[in-house]
Amino acid sequence: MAALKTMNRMYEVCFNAARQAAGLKTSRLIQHRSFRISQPFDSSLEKPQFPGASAEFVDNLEFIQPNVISGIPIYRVMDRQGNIINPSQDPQLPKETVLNYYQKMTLLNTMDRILYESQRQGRISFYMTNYGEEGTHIGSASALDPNDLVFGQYREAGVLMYRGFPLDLFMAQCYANADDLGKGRQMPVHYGCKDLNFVTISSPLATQIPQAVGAAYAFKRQNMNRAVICYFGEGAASEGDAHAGFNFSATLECPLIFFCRNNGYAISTPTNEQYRGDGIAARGPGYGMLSIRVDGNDVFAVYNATKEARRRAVAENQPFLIEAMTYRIGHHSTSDDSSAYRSVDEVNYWDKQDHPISRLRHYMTARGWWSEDDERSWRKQSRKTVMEAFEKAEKRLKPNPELLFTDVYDEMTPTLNKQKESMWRHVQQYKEHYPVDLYEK
Ligand SMILES: Cc1ncc(C[n+]2csc(CCOP(=O)(O)OP(=O)(O)O)c2C)c(N)n1
Repeated sequence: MAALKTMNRMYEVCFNAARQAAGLKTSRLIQHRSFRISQPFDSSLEKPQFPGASAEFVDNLEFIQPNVISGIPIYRVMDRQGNIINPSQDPQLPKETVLNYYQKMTLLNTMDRILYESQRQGRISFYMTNYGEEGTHIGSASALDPNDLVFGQYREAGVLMYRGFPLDLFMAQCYANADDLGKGRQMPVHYGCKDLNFVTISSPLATQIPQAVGAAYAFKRQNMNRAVICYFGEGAASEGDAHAGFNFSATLECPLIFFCRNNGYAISTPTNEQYRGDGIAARGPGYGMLSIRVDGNDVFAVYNATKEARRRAVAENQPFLIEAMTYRIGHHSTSDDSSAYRSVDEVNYWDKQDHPISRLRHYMTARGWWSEDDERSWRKQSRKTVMEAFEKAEKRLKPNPELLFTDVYDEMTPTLNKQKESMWRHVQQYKEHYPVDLYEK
């Protein structure tokens, strides 16, 4: 026993030293450790002593049943007609805030329509719409601090829009013109903006999840009151990286919000082919993570859940999981025709009867904050603004082709320099085959 006490003490000293060095705010890890270590190792007690779990023995053989029939409930604030269900949950946002939500959600929708059409006409190479998921973007983005870091998948343009990313830069990225912050190197919709704390999107699914955890861990060490939010789809949650990220975030106690957009499909794969548990929210407790499921078409429910998760994530240094239930109304991307795997009736239901934009509009109309006239003039004005940005982006030159070779490494290597010169010699020799006039010199 004496030896055990000494060991316990040693652990405590070591953990305290490590904690002080890291400047950590909470001591959940230490509490867990000392709880386990201080159990008396006494074989006369019929108590489990396994270090891997705190549990009692049972003497009946019983497998745990997954509860998928009556799943984790879906938190909502507004019904489909925009009525507040429980006044104690009403975030009571001021009129200007709600109008801003509505304008951002509809502006995103207008931008999507114009860029989608532009892809159909071959003016840009690819596009992904956000139809039906506008409430998840705006509700969550508005609950964050502007300093919080965002890691996205590719269907979160509304988050960037909420933070003030200009239409010109959305267009510049999709057109890969010389104004694009990413220098025209990635496919459309792979946005990023350092000034707005939005980490550049990349195509391989779920890779951002463990990266977000690393960033949140760094924030914890800096003790700067910052959180990280990491968005992903329910399909991406099947990737190995999702498991790595969830587990690391819990064990390393990171101030992070995992935000899963469960929109029912991963391209053509419906959720019943993606998983057999109770969605994604049910996985959270398995990782020791506080979790909630919300109605993603209810912008206030998304706001409330994200606000509280953000507050606690930073105050307590622990991750939260939000699963926002929604529906992908558009095709997966411009390379997809979703009528091949789902019915028009199904899509129409969500588009016409349970849409985040119409729900918020009902709420605003009931308060006398929005009229038919307001709608008409806003639609006209927003369309005009998007079209102006669109036309400007289309006329702009493409980046200098030399930019293909820079930023591969921090500095150009001799090999890359050689390749660059060889490219210029080739283009010079065959210039009639290249649209050189479209590129900056
Ligand atoms: C590692 C990896 N595997 C496969 C793909 C191809 N892919 C692109 S999007 C996608 C579906 C993702 O679905 P989900 O995460 O539910 O997001 P949603 O598109 O519904 O928003 C797949 C399989 C990829 N980009 N990366």
